[in-house]
Formats: sequence, C-alpha cells, structure tokens
Amino acid sequence: MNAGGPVRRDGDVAVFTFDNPPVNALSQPVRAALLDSIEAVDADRAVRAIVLAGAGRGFVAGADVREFDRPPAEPMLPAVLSRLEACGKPVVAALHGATLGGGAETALACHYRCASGDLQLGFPEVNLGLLPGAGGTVRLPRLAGWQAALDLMTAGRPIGIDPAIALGIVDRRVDGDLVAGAVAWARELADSGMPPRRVLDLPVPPSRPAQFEEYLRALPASARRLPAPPRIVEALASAAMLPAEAALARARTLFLECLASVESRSLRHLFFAERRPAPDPAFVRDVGRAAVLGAGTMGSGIAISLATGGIGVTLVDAKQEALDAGLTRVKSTIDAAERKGRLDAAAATAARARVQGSLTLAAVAGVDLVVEAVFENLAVKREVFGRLGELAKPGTVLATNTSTLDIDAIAAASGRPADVVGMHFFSPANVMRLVEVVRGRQSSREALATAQAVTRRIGKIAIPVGNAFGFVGNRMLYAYGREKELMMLEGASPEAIDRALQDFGMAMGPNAVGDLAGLDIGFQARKEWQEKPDDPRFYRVSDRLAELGRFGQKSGRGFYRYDGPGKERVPDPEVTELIRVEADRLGIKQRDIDPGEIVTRCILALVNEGARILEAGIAESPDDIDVIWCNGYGFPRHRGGPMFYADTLGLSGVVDSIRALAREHGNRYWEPAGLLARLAVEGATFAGWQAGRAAG
Ligand code: 3H9
Repeated sequence: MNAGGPVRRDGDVAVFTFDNPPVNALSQPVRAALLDSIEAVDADRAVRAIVLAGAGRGFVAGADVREFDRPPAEPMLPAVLSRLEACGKPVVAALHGATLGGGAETALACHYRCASGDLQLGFPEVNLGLLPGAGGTVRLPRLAGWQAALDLMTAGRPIGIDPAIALGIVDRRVDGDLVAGAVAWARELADSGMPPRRVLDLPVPPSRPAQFEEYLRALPASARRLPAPPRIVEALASAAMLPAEAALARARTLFLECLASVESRSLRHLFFAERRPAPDPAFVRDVGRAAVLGAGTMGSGIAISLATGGIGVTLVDAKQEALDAGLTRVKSTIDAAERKGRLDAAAATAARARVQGSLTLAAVAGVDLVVEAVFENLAVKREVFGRLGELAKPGTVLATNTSTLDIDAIAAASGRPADVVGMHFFSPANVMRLVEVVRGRQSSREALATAQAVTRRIGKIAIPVGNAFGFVGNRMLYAYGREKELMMLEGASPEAIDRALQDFGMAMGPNAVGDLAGLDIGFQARKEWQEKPDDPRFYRVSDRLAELGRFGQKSGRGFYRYDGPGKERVPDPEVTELIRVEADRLGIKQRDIDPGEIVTRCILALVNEGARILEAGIAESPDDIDVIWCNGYGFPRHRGGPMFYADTLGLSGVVDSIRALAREHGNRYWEPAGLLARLAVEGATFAGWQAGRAAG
C-alpha cells in the first residue's frame, strides 16, 4: 500500500494525492500522511495554496471499513479534518469518481471544491449502520441546507456533479485536466488574498424545531427501528441547535454508538461477504452472445439482465404468442428503466438492440452461453439438454435455471456434462442480485468460471453451491417453510406467521411470498423431490391450497384473498377453516402461538439447516449462506444473514434452544446439526470456523 502518496509541488501550490488502491480508503497510514503533510505545507512559506486529489478511479471512498473491527488508531479522522480546515492557506478539493462517506467529509473540510463530470458524491454510512462520523452532519447542512442533508444521509445514495453543484456542495465543474484546473483555481484564490472559506464558519441555515421530529416520523418504520437513521436525524438536529464544536462532539458520540451496534456489525459483515473475488480469468470463456430458453417471466427477466449488462441475447420460445409476450416484457421493462432514469438513453437503446427472438432451438448454434428457463420438470429439461448437446457449438456453456432439480441428471442428457452448470436466478430476475452457480459432478472449471464471470458482468452476485435438492437457498427454505406450515396446523394463522416474521425484519412473510410466487410452483417442485420427509403434516396446508386451485395472487386466492378492488391482501376465514379441518384430520390440537415462538422456530430451523449444508459441503462458507439469504430471500440485512445472526445470539444458546424445541416437538426435525453442536461446545462461532478454514 502506498501510504497516502507524496505531496508534489506545482510551483507555489502543493498537491496532496490520496493513493491507497483500490478505492483510496482513509486507512491509518493515509490519515497520518495527510496530517503530517498539512502541518508541513501550512508551515512552508513557499507554498501558497493546497490541492487534495485522488489517484485512480475516485477521490476517496471513505473510512477503511476493515479498521472498524480493530482498536482505534490515531490520528482519528475528525481531528485530521479539523486540522485540514484550520489550514491558513486555501485548500481546494479536486473531486472525481467515488467521493463517499469520510471521503465526502474530507472534501467538506476543504475550503473549496471542484469536480469532474464523473463525480459520485454521497454518504453511504447508513448502509453500514453508521452515520457520517467525521463532521459531515455539521458541515454539509451549512452548504446544502437541512433537507438535502437529511435526504442524502438517510438514503445513502450518491449524487452526480449537477445536483452537487446545485446544492452548493461543489463550487465548480472542471472539464479537462481536473488537477491542473484545481491548481490554477487554488493559485487564483491565493492571489485574491481572501481568507480561506471554512465551512464550519458559514452561517447555520434556519430550521424549524419540529422539522427533525417530523422527518423522523416520516421515515419508514423499518428504518426508524434501526440504530443509524434516528441518530443521523439527531446528529443533524444537534447541528441545528448547538454550537459547531458541541455538535461535532455529539455526532461523534452517536457515531460510536452506531459503530458498536450489532446492526452495524451485521451490515459490515455483509459488505465484505458480498464482495467476492473474481473467478480466475485463465478459466473464463468469452461470452459475446447468449440465448435464453423460455420466454416466461423468468426467461425474460434473465434476458433483460443480460441485455442491460452488455451481452447480446436471443430469447427462444417454441410458441409465437409466448415469445411475443416475452419480447414485449423485455422492451417495456427497459423502457421503464429509461423513463425512471435508471438507464440513460444511450444505454437503453443499446440494451434494446441486443435482444432478438427466435422460435427455434437452432438459434443456440452461434451463442457462447445458453440459459435454460423452461418448465420445472426433469423430463422436459432433459429433453431440452439432449437437443442442446447436439445444437450448441463446442465450448458453449449450458446453464439450467432449475431451482431444485438434479443438475447431474440434466447434464447427463446433454452428452457433454462438463459444459453444464446451474445458474439459479431469483424472481424477478432483472431485479434480484443473486445467482446460485451450481456445480455438477462433472462441471468443468471453465464452465463454472464463465457462469460466475457473466453473473458479475451483469451486476449480480454469483455464489457457488453444490448440487443437492434445492441447492442452498431453497433447501434452507424448506426447513423454514416446514416450521411455518407446522405452526399453522398447530393454530397460528397465516397472517400471524407473516406479521411475526416481518416484525423480525423479513422483507415479506412466507405466506405472502408463497402467494406472490404461486403456490403451484412449490407444489410441483415437491412432487419431484425424492427424499421429501415422509410426514403427512409436511407442507400440508400449502399442498391443500394448491390442490384446490388456490395458487395465490394469480388466481385471486391463496393463503389470502386478493379479490378486492385494489387486489389487496386480505385474510380469508375459509383458509382458517381449511387449516382447522386439516389439523383435526391429523389429530393436531390447535393452540395460541406467540410471535416469539414463530420467529424462534422458523429462524432456528434455517440456522440448523444452514449448518447441515455447510457440513455436507453444499455451501462453501457461512458467508455464502448469509449472502444468499439476504439477497435471495429478504432476510434482514441488519441481522447479517442467518449464520451471522446465530453467531450474534451465541451458538451455545442456539443449541440449547434447539434442544428445548426437540423436547417439546420431538427430535425428528430438531436434532442439532453436528457442526453446530461442536462449535457450541467449543464456544466458537461460524465466522471463526470460516476464518480457521481459510487459514488452512
Ligand atoms: C465512513 O466513511 C465513515 C465516516 O463517516 C466516518 C469515519 C470516522 N474500506 O466494491 P468494490 C474494498 S464509512 C475498505 O468491489 P467497485 C472492497 O472490499 C465508509 N475497503 O469496487 C474490495 O476489496 P477486495 C463509507 C473497501 O469498483 C475493493 O475495495 N464508504 C472500502 O465495484 C473494491 O471494492 C462506503 O461505504 C472501504 N471503505 O465499487 C463506500 N470500499 O478487492 C464503500 C471498498 O479485497 N465502497 N473497499 O474485495 C463502495 O461503495 C464501492 O467499493 C465503490 C467501488 C463504489 C467505492
């Protein structure tokens, strides 16, 4: 690592360059170098002005998140920035690319700011469960006002150069050589003889005392319940009411509270778990064009992802009507992304031009990757792969989007199993970031690396998983779903189950998810499951609803009714009655079940199954499981994923709870997984186990 880069002189202007690849994070040596350099140039009579710039793709992406789990190391950023702001000579920030978090706060401690057109300036701390802890909450409102500061810091989304200038955060745009422009401006400022313009000395904009309270109340309840968003609002309210020094101190205290919170630790865990190493380029095959088989919701979603990710794609469906509908869906989704500003006009035009349709499988002849998304039935898929084996050119990666079926059985039908992998996308595929890349027994390293590389290229997260029914995500889903189904028979209503798990933080309750996905899908998949538990209670309620044609939203009825004018979700007494009858038939006595029991049983079932999956080598690491569940199943990010959550509960407590459940409900499903039991006895964690394995 280059510790902050040297100070270079451009005549009478000193240029300090942040040079700490890959993102110029403000690690301790960088802070120390900045502090020393500022002291030195402030004292150097030959220097009349200072420019701060960043090497590489951005200015500074923020504090070094890795340091947050270590003891604090001097000099601390707030003190460095106070010294920077106190500098007696004009200090100009030359901003480009990622200027985030502590990087944006560094820019605010400079006296002036210029930027190039690629600027991405923001305060993403909230995504890590933090607040801007180096003076941002006190400085930003003095430039941009309270509303902008509240919005930028609670949303965490960066802004580009135009809004940054309009809000008064950036003073001017530099086209051409940014640092040369900044140096010329710094020299002008020195020539003008004007005193440095320190943001902390600017007047505090007017605010209404109730403004902050109102803002907090208007935030979604899910945000208000977390530690960071209310503290961001409180830090800004303090900046409105207290003198600058006191407001800085208050913000620092609030920052440290957030830093110590389990929510922030969980979000930081995911930050690193989601950043996975790229596959070895030596094994990655070129993918210029792909084909997607099946123009249904899943197939067209995959086609959209490929096209917007820069890969030409042919959508194939044997039925003209289905193909037309699929192509229309692709086009209208890209149009909508353009209208909403998620894609600029040029990118949208290019994406639309990358998509073609075909009614014949022969269209796969020229492509480098096929993603099959036809009906979830082994016989159908085997037939398709038999044809693909003949039609695709040698080396084409043949991926199936099955969510549960045996990849090896599909691969065998192709006659070239080395080229076959699973690419399990999640619905809606153009929105969800997760892809499980499934390793068949004979999948080649090249096919796996190529599937992973394509996934990254289209902006998604590829998690390698083994071939077992349901792979990782759906296999765990069966344990989670099993418990909610049992509890319905035992007396919990579908809506009580959903409410309890949503209050825990799940994006949606499992019954509402079932209705959205279609209860016929799971019904169908369970029919194909060879080792399904021989238990008449297993998914009895879901199966019964599907047998009655209550498929969920698409049929107007499922666990809930959707036949009101707005198709809103409404509890259905018929379902309560149906469950009661089934419980009677199975001899289950119904009782009251409290939300705590619902959460404990569903979440511990997940954890226990996750541990089994690790033991069996179906998932490579607890981190992978956490990424899968947070990105594919709406597990609350602030709890870090099921395995991290178990660590925060303490594994011996988890095992005690599982044993208590076994005493109450029998040990058919509640035998603690061997790995979990062992780690609990050792007083260890999943994270420690993973680190131990990585160390060899
Ligand atoms: C903060 O600033 C708090 C302050 O208010 C107060 C302090 C007192 N630290 O994402 P990529 C690594 S909180 C350490 O794949 P991209 C990342 O792990 C911080 N490491 O690249 C990866 O490592 P590896 C607020 C970091 O081009 C590599 O860099 N700032 C950090 O897709 C490449 O990352 C943020 O939250 C970091 N801050 O995206 C910004 N950032 O190669 C977080 C990245 O070993 N960063 N790494 O896997 C980002 O949003 C993206 O990384 C960025 C680049 C947009 C910059």
